[in-house]
Amino acid sequence: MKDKVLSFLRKQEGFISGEEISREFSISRAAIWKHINQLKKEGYKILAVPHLGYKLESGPDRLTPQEVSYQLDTKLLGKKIYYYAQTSSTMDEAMRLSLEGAPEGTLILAEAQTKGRGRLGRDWYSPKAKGIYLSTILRPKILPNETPKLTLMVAVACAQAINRITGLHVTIKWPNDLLIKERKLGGILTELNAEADSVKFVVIGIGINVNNPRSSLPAKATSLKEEINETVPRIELLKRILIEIERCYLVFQKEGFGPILEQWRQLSSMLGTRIRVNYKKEHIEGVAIDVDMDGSLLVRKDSGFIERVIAGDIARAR
Ligand code: BT5
Repeated sequence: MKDKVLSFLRKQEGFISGEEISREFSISRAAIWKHINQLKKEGYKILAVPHLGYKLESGPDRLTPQEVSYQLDTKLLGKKIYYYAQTSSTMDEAMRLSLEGAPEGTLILAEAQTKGRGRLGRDWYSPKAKGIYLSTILRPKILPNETPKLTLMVAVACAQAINRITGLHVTIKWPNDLLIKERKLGGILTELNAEADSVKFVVIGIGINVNNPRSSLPAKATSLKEEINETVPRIELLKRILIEIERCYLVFQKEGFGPILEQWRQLSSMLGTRIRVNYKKEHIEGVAIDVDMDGSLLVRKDSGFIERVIAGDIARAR
């Protein structure tokens, strides 16, 4: 009932009297008052003026399913949402739910993660309500070695969503970093469950620093708030990210990886420059000349030999 009262308040332009609400739902005005109080406790700002009634002013800065699904213009992503005030990692939850058969597009959100992770066992710093930490489940009909394409696809979608909401130009550092002026704003983590010749499901994790003060961030990191000097509405940004991922995923399914790769090239921060690739204890140096149709990075070494890099971290070579 509380959710129904909230949806009803949302539809109103101005004030709505307690009497009208109680008529709409056939419940007492005391019951309405109880629901309004509960919503206020959850962080909704609701004006209550004698003789006029109630007016919803604003919602809480929390990524609750209720807030995220409100007028969310997607058909697949976020149709089912799991929300945690705190969890170890949204990847753990998503992996568990995928194995239990959760449908494609299921979204797992957390306000904070105690064991947020990056690649190769690295940590992802995930302080409460400052960033966006999500995992989503996809069940694409692709071969296991095609999953890197999805990482690049999601990076493109995130860069475009951030640009739409903040106007900032985000670049992508292969394979999974979102950067603003060479500082890390976010990262993408792709984990999969596959058999030799087919993918069962892919879980894609996204971490973005939204309203973090720079002083609290790791070295060489930034947040959107630091870049535009304004608090960024996380809900709006999250919804835009979901819309853009879905749009790119449809393109990917209908037209293949080509159009996504074209957009990725335009957003790439290091193509054409001299780089160093580190992977565990190995490293190579050369010019990053392109990304191939399978998502791997092509590096031309000084010998002229072109090396195909499937995994690793890249940095500008000096
Ligand atoms: C990534 O890994 O960049 C992928 C990060 C994915 C995080 C999301 S959050 C939701 C979902 N649930 C999870 O548990 N994970 C995903 P990688 O390329 O390995 O980068 C990790 C490195 O980035 C760390 O070793 C730090 O140096 C740096 N780092 C950690 N936290 C950061 C932050 N909040 N902002 C910028 N850099 C950070």
